[in-house]
Amino acid sequence: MTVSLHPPSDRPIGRRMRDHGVVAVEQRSSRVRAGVAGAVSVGAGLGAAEVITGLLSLSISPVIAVGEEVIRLTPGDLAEAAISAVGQLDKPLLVIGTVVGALGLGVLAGVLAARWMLAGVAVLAAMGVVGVFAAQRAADSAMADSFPPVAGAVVSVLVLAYLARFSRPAVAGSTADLSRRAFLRSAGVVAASAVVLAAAGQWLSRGRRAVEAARASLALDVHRPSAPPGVEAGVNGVESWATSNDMFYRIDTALSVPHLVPEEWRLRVHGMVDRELVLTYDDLLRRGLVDAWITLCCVSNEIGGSLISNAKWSGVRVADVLEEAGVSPDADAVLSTSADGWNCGTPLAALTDDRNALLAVAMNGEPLPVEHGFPVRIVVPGLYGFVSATKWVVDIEVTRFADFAAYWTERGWSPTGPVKTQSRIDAPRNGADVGAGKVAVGGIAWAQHTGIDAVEVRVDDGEWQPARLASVPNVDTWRQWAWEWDAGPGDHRLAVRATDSSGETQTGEVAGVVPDGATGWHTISVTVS
Ligand SMILES: Nc1nc2c(c(=O)[nH]1)N[C@H]1C(S)=C(S)[C@@H](COP(=O)(O)O)O[C@H]1N2
Ligand SMILES: [Mo]
Repeated sequence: MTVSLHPPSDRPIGRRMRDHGVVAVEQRSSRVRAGVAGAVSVGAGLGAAEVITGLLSLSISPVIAVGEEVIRLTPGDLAEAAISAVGQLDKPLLVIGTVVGALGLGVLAGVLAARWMLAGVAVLAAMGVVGVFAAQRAADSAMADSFPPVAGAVVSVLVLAYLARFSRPAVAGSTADLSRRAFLRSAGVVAASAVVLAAAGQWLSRGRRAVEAARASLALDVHRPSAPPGVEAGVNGVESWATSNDMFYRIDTALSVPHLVPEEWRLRVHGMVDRELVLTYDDLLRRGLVDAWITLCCVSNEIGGSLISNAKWSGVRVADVLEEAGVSPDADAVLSTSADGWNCGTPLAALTDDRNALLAVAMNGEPLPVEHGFPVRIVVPGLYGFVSATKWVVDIEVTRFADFAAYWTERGWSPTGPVKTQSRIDAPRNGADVGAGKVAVGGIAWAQHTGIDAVEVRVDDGEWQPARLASVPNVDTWRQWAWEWDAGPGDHRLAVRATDSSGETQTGEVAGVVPDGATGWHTISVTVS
């Protein structure tokens, strides 16, 4: 450490005197130092959060998320008055206000930490929690949006712990000047780095910002579903029939989502076709949009898992586009490719028959969220996502399965993936304690593009009992079911199985998700008392 290199004899004599004035000044200066250390720590955390937001191309940084939350929590008339007072500057002022507020809390954290390190850490941790909360409340937020506030809080705690070394009351004034200089140097370096990180984050996020702006300015002729047509079976605790965009499961290989603005997006249709097509976004929209409720699920969904969701999609039928291109009778597959190079092979028949296989541009009446494939993705009823649901799609090649291996096929998964008939118990929860007597049991069952005809529930090793089915608008969505259980005391197991409209009953044979989807009956344990 540089401190020990300086001989104490460098100090002016006066500073070595321990009269009360000097002690008081040093106490004050160490408090100022503690406050600065706290503010700088928070600055470092904010800078780290910004750069991570940019690197991962997330939709929202913690500063913006907290700022938006402040707007949400501000009474409407007050917010309006404030906006009309500052006009166009409302957004920048809000960002500055949020940053200044955060730095202020940093001062508090630093001052507290000088006395009780844990109290300072608690303030920083609480700020991280607020950041996570705000990020999760933001529109179309993803799990990953929590990462920047968490990482930011960790960085700020580490920086505070580091700077705290300089802000402890100096020992007898002996090294006061020296440690002050070392402190200023360290704090200055950290503060400068924070500014550089924040600027880098802004620069890295510019693509994402452009895409969000383009998405916000689109005026598609689509409507939010007012009353979803799938009637709920009326059991508390069962996942709702229609999934909001926020709650829709997300699976992809993109660490940073592709940035495609509609004006620049092109879809090339080629391969075994009569005419190659290159479509613009407007070319696509000109064909008119079809609405379809389709339940999408992932082949990696474990029995009882949650990688399945249901939305109203709006898009253009793939069949119409393929018809225009003129498909060769020798082809049996379509290889679709995303802007980030991910690809998958889909049976040509599923894209040309009468089902609503869509080049989707909207989800639940909104332009596709960026994480779900903006501006255009494919959705095919009846097939797992890994063989059909290409997000950020830019290329469609009509070809033969014999002539390619798609992304997941190269990694040991099946080349084709029709959805397996499945069912899930949502209520009661696995491991729940319930009172003896009537217990509402319910869940969902799915066999997209085939349809669900029956669901049965079994208690322990008893008989299979028929459940009541809620109605659905088509065979492409999941279906809710309900069953009333007259529960007697003790530990029980509940199992569920579905029968699809082709007459096939779900097998109880247990298989893992690789290579083409799990099988088995979802079974839960319940204690009745
Ligand atoms: N470009 C791209 N599209 C993709 C994927 C991907 O990794 N990259 N994953 C697929 C898989 S495995 C699934 S299950 C669905 C999930 O779509 P969602 O994230 O909108 O729910 O997208 C499919 N489309
Ligand atoms: Mo998937």
